[in-house]
Amino acid sequence: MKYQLPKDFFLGAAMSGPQTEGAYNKDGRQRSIWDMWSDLSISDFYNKVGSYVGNNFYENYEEDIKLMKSLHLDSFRTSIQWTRLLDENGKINPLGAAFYHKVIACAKDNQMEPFMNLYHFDMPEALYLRGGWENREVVEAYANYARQAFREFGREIKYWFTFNEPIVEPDQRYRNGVWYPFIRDARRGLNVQYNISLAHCLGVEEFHRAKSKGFVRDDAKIGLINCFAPPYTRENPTPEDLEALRMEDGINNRWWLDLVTKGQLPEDVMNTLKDLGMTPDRRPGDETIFQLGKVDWLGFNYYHPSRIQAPREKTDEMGYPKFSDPYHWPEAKMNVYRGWEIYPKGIYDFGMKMKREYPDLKFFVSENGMGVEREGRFRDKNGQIQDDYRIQFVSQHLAWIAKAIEDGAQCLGYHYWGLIDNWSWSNAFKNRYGFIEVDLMDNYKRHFKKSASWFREVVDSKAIDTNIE
Ligand code: BGP
Repeated sequence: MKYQLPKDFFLGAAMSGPQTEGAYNKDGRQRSIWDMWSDLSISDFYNKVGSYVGNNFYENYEEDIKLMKSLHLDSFRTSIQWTRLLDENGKINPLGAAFYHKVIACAKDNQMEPFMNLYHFDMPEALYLRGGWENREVVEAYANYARQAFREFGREIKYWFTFNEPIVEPDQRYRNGVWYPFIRDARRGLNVQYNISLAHCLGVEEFHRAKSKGFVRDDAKIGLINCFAPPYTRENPTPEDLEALRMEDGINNRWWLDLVTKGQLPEDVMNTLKDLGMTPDRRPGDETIFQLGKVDWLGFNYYHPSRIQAPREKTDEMGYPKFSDPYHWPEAKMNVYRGWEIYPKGIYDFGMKMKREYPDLKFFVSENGMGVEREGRFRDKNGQIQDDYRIQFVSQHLAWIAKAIEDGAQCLGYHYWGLIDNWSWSNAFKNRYGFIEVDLMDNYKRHFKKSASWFREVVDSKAIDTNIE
């Protein structure tokens, strides 16, 4: 069956500074929390490949932008690395700034719109050592960083984002203890989430201030990007399952959605947290800061749904309240390399949720992609990776987007995650996402996979031929 995306629907790619640039110690870049972790324990990273490498974008950005152009993409998102733009005193590092000016200019020369994000899990080491997101001074430091970025690049960038996936650091670093500093403490996680929310709001305030002073162009927009996976529970749920759903959706999704549309955190969630003695560390005046957090539009990263049920135990190992347990849906189709469920319809359900609950907020799919291990297995006799699984994955997600738009979702575009294979945090180069392969054995050389030319056709026709129902 054929699905048609609107003619003005934009199609591009997403990446991030810390996962692509490399050049970790060049031209005055500060160290990040990732460099710190890599130095402390390199074995925590797949094949002992730490944060230092990226995919050589620092050296290779011109070729990469041309490759994107050759696939007819109209836009791409990357992030400024705080550690590259500022020095330890919070002042502009001229060499760092020069790099991003060059990237932006190159994008424009190739008629591509650069979307710029300010933070992608990459806290400077010096600020982490001062407490990171647990310290309000770091929230202030972020506001200073945002101010400097808006002043430096405000005339050049049209689409700004304060954060990518602000839920991930509270979860991965502080609640689930998967990433350095490996903390498993729900209260600390909640405080980090709360402080990042304040930082987002101060970032938006800096954006408006810079605009009113003429540093930022008049047509610029500010947004937030998160992975708002719609949570599902089992069929015929109990009231306890539905309660788990309310809190899961409340903390992961509505927290940010309410913040960016209403300028406040969801009342029901805050009331429940209060009843459980889990109110985050508030200060007088915070409510006023939250009111600054409204944005112009939203980025929605979608990889997998979240499936949950009522928790068996009411508290976790530290005695903090537990809101849900995972639910293993018997029909789930998995991406076994990443351990994530593949459920393209989730993208549609999110679109319908937005239409119902946040009808005034436009969004785009800011990340979606499929990471696969040992892709060398799929080379044809000419050496090209035949990634039909990826073509199928993207087709089905795009088809559901087309259907969501038809049914009234205000989805404006799509950025594929990881157009060019990149470094994936502690998984390093284990799972490859790219339409373009990076050969680590041959100086980061780029090669098209089968999906690249397929995607170019989709960009040209805005049509997808697949079955989804
Ligand atoms: C998102 C992040 C990206 C990217 C992607 C794929 O959550 O915004 O930075 O890494 O997920 O996930 P992973 O690299 O862990 O496989």
